[in-house]
Amino acid sequence: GHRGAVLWLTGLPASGKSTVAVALEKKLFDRGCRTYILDGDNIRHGLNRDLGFSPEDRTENIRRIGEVARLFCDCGVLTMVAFISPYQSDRQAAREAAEEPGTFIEVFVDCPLATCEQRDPKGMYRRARAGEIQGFTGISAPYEVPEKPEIYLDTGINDLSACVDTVIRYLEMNGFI
Ligand code: GGZ
Repeated sequence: GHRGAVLWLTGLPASGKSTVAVALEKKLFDRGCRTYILDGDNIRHGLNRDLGFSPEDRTENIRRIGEVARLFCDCGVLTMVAFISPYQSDRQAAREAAEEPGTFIEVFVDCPLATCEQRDPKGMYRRARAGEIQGFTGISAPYEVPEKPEIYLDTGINDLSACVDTVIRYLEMNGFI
């Protein structure tokens, strides 16, 4: 069996949040864990489709996601959250919303901006540099680096399986799985 948790992945666009979440989910599924991924596809296109990327909308985006993640966590699901979540205060609020102490696990998915920009899987950085997207995180909008994340991953240096193993080890060591 396993306990519920919120694995809160935060990082720049194209830092690898979703990639880590999907690979992690596969590994947890293979071990019989119940998991769920909250990401742009199922949240920004549904519950939060009224929100854009202004600072206020990002804060509201993260607030709602924090509440949803807490519900999943309360059902005993290992819940992975993959959003930029650029503001420290918003992540702190999500941590407090999670309520049960220790169940909120902040995972800083770090990667140099230059590497994220090279990856640019959807051409978003290129469009931001060209001035076609205003207020793009890392280019023309801030990303506040986590000060004390529970888990630190560097996807610029480490490959995917090493990053996933780091998270798995944390979950094992802390009795989640
Ligand atoms: C950042 C933006 C922006 C702006 C659209 N800034 O590669 P993507 O395209 O699919 O991933 C990015 C996604 C980020 O949404 P989040 O909900 O994670 O952001 S936040 O936590 O800050 O609310 C990107 C796309 O949305 N996108 N405009 N201006 N990312």
